Amino acid sequence: MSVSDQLFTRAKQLIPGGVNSPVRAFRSVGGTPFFVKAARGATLVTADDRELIDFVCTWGPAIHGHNHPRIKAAIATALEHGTSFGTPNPYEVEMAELIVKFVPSIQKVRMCNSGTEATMSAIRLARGYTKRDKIIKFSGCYHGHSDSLLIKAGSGALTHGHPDSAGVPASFAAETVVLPFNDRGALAAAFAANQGQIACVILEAYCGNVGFIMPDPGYLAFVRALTAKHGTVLIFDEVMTGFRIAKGGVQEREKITPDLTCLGKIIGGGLPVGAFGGRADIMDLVAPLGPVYQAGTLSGNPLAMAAGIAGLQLLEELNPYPRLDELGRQLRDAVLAACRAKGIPVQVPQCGSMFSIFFTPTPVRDYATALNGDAKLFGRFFHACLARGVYLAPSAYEAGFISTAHDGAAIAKACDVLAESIRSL
Ligand code: KE4
Repeated sequence: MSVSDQLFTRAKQLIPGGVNSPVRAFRSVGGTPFFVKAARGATLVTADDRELIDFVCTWGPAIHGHNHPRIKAAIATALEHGTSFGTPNPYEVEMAELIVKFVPSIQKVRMCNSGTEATMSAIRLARGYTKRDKIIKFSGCYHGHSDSLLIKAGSGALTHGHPDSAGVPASFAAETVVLPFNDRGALAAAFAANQGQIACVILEAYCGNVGFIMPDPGYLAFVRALTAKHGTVLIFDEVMTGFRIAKGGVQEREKITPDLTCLGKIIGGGLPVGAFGGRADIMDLVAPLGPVYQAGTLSGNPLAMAAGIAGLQLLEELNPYPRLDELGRQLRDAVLAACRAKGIPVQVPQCGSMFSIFFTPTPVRDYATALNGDAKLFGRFFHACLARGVYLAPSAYEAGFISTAHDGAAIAKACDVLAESIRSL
């Protein structure tokens, strides 16, 4: 029995499903998860000393790869002075100044400890600001696991076939209107049917939790215009895309200005983090300034802030986005060519360092068309890649990520492995 299997056997005795986050359990791709004991650059080292080229990047945070020397050194320096103070600390100010500099739509920002906290707080703030109760989200979009948002959610919820979680009161779910992404008519109809009742629209402007789905041309501008017209707060959930799709996230690339933005992942450099921010007139309603309560023991934690600051500084120095897009295109083209030769229908949406692979002949533009993908075939493909040393997200409904640590050789090897794996199907 492998070390990973021994660990998994023990873990399942004490941790539900043996994992601390469902998507790690390999339930949708089959097999048992490997345990990782170390990670460096683009490489994971399993408990059985296998080295894998990692395209999950701990679900997005590791845009500089794992254990980057600059991030490691920043954490070590902060650690010299303690781990948590429960008081304001200088790192928080520097992080806030960097976030505001990178994302101009953010005039004020509050740090928290996860993307879930960020989105949960942002919709509470939108409700407090508008004094309205209903929210609009889109099927397949995942915004963490708070009750109001765990409805027709993506990521692990979709992977495990529970897009609507048990335990969410019907009264909560009734306040969440779920619409198809990329459907202008559905959005207009929802506003017409709920005149003056919609507090916010929250969306992943580029969806990364139902596979990777980009908006139709003009769709985001349509959402922006309609929310402005109705006095509804537009929230971009950029927990995954922030600082990854561009320095200023999707909103920079698409030139759309949301009212609030949720952030996470990259700004923690691999440590627990989340943030929400936006228009000052809205953010000034957040306690202790205003009546919308939000708090956190470890919010603005000095270690996480130091790691995130180092990561953002590296992005500013490197401007890695053109190269990351080039590497993403190489992966995409390798999969397209191999599938064409094998006669397997496939879609490989890709933008910069984000991509996903849907085994379906029709373009994927929303939750329904994502479900057309052959998830079983994806499971076989996933294991064929893993057997050859490449780790993709263990679900057909996740995005893949490339880091600045993926050098040309790693990408070339990955392209060969992806092609070989497709040929083996
Ligand atoms: P966390 O609470 O997991 O830090 O963030 C929730 C969240 C919010 N918004 C978006 C757009 C997200 O992608 C996420 C979390 N992403 C998933 C990966 N698809 C986290 C992985 C997991 O659940 O283990």
